[in-house]
Amino acid sequence: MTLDHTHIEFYRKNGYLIVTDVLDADRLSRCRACIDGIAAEAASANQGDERFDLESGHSLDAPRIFRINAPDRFYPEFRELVSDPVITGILEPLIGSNIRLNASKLNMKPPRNGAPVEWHQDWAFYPHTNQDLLAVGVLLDDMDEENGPLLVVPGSHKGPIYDHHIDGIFSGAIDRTKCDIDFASAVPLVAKAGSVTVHHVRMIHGSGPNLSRRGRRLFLMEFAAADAWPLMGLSADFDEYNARIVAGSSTLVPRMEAVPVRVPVPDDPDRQCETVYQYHRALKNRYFEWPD
Ligand SMILES: O=C(O)CCC(=O)C(=O)O
Repeated sequence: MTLDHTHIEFYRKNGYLIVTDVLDADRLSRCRACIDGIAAEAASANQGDERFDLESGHSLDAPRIFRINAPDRFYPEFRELVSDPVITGILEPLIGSNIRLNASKLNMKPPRNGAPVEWHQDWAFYPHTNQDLLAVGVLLDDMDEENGPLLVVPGSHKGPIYDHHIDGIFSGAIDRTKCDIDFASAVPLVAKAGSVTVHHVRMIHGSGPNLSRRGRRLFLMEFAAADAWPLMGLSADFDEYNARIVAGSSTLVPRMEAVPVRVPVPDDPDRQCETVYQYHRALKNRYFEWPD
């Protein structure tokens, strides 16, 4: 898998991309079978753990599994994918040939009650010394207008970094009443299962609730050029940090770029929220309609 000139130009201008037919049917069914196994285990759990997050209201009768955390750490189907040439072949023309995986997650959006993700920029969570970072989403279900597709504001990766604080506390979302963003210009990333979305780390994005009877499972991988150094410090010890190189090699020489930055502090010491969904549900001035 490699990108042509048109893809690359489109990404540079708009800050996002859809690439179709990246995962074949066999790969898709292996990933889905793996998720079914995790979901079955999570359904009988009383609380989330390092592998998955449960939403409030979760019960045996009505399981509400909203996120599988870092599936590449626990399951071979996803571990293989993060360094597979079908993925790194998309990354290399966009952020170079030395690449680190920063994190991965699988957002589940179950039918009817899949929660929204409020508008945000990933860069507000993890600024680096340069902005060669992006997120790749592998669609494990068809993503359409009704099941809570990822929404992006084209070109916003070239705009400001918006305040993600509420009352001075980092809250991980943009307050719609305190910004000039034209949310109506957002584009839904609609594509078939097996396709891949790419969005720039500064892109304004979010997603609405899943109003359909169909699930929407999206495996998100956050990648960085190996010479982009995290300004907030390493999230792992140095050996683990280096073990996350998925292509090329690591470096101790960060590349600096003059890029706008805001830092994601302070955190609320009394915050009860554990997941991004709980964070966002707790916001004043939410943009999306939230299920009960
Ligand atoms: O799953 C989605 O719709 C968006 C997820 C997202 O933006 C995030 O988890 O940072």
